[in-house]
Amino acid sequence: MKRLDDCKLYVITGEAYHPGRELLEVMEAAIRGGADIVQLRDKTSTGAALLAKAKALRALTRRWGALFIVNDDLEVALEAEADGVHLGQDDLAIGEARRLAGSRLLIGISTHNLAQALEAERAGADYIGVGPVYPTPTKPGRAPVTTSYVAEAAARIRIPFFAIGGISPETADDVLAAGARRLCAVSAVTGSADPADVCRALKRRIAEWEARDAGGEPGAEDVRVTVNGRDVATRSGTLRELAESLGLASLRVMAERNGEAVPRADWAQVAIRGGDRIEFVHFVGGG
Ligand code: TZP
Ligand code: MG
Repeated sequence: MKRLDDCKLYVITGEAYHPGRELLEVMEAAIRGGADIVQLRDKTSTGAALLAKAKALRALTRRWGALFIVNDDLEVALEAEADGVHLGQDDLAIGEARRLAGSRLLIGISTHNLAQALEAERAGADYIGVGPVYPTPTKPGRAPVTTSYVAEAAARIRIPFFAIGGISPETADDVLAAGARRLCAVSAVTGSADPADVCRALKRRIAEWEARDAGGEPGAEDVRVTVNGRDVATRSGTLRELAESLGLASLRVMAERNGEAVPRADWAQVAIRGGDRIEFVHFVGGG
């Protein structure tokens, strides 16, 4: 079974998106394409029918070594021997879920702003969802949090976070540029004629950004710096170039270099040297 830390692509069931095709067939295709985590999210089934789906997905994910998470229902998660339960802001509190499940279940929670994310981390969540990034028919009427919140989460949250809501191979780069390194999708995967292919495309986008983080093959001009706690190889000569290379230049971010705030107007004059510790902090509000 995978470790949560190694999981990059999270696919949630969306049976409304594949009429006439079996749930297990669609989710198996997603796993074949690279889904590391499968979540059963079913707002209509109850009782024995829900448990039966959970057990079937448990068997499938076990066969492939993928993680299996149940949305909302902690009892079903325990009974189906899932790896975790996923909660919403209005569901069971994380502390209560932990008391009931102990270490038997991973606990994830949906968050829609940085305050909720920090609270989830403090309360002991294993991971969070960050979204909906874009408007999505899967959660109609829900205001999108935009990539601004993704950038804030990337700067401030230490537990794994999955960007969710309108994620597809077409939107992935913008979300990854904002700092996400884990993605979650419903409709783009389950509504595709080829779920495996969509998963492969999403995994490829993530891998490319990870390679960029690691600096690929470090060249002579590369210097290693720490950006928000992460080791990064960069060819950027200035703080401004570094912000641009990370997709942060157009966002409302503040920068610190080696513990000292650097006004945005000075970024182009501040040279980057090996060993620098850079923090980019995204901020909201004001005005
Ligand atoms: N939570 C936040 S957005 C969302 C959930 C369950 C739905 C995401 O669905 P899609 O189809 O990938 O946009
Ligand atoms: Mg819920």
